[in-house]
Amino acid sequence: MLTRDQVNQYKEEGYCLFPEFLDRAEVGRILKEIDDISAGATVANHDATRLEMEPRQPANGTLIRRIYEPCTYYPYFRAFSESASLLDALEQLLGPNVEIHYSKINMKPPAIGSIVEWHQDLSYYPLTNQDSLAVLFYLDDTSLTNGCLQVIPGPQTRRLMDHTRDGIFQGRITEPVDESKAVPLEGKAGSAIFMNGMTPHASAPNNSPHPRRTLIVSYRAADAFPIHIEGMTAKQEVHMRVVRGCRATLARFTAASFPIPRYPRETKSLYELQELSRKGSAGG
Ligand SMILES: O=C(O)CCC(=O)C(=O)O
Repeated sequence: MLTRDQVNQYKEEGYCLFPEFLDRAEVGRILKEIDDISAGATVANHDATRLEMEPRQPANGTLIRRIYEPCTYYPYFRAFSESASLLDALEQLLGPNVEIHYSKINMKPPAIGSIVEWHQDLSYYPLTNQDSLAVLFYLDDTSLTNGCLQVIPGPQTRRLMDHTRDGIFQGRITEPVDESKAVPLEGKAGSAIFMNGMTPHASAPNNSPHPRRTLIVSYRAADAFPIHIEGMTAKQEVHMRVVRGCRATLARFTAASFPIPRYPRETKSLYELQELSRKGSAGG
């Protein structure tokens, strides 16, 4: 369970950190699963529907950037995403009816791990209300040196910042971000960050010799329905399932309007879209 202070911090600041939510044995088990999934993958030979490789690579080409949707494809992670201790904490933040929304593992390997630029998750996946969050589980001791998550605190009712250029979605915030307000979230392996979908966040490249692996599982209140985006929502919703309580029969709306992302083209991930945007190739 989260403490009252953690729940209040989540509501007021858009995130809370739970130090060592997972014990060493649980982290060890997750890392073993990741090793099994990663075994033998190279740039030349990998399943691109399951794995995304780092664009910069050492000669053996084995560095993975992301494992897609582990809580859909692998039984261990599926069970993990439904574990009682996690769902109890989610119920405190999202209410009695909770759905899993998507999952991923960001590998941020030593020396090469990619940057994640400032963004708000709901810009990618608009919902009818703001009761959605990502839980980020650090699987390594994580600090500024290996690219810990950084957030800009503020209430979840804040506005969505501009993520577009000339009307085209860039996958990153395009208006000035006051980085002096950024809070680095350092934590030991096993720590969990509960972060609302409206909280601006980013992480630097991993220039250190240490890995920074993070399992990210996103959930939403059952009455936060996706706003349909052609070509995207249907693909995304195959990963949705009820994990506590039941489906909702009423959609709850908290905003009179919400920006709908117009993607420049189909991209594999946030990383690829943000790269296109940096190169000026994301339209607009
Ligand atoms: O891995 C990180 O540091 C942040 C990840 C993130 O924001 C994302 O994958 O959407």
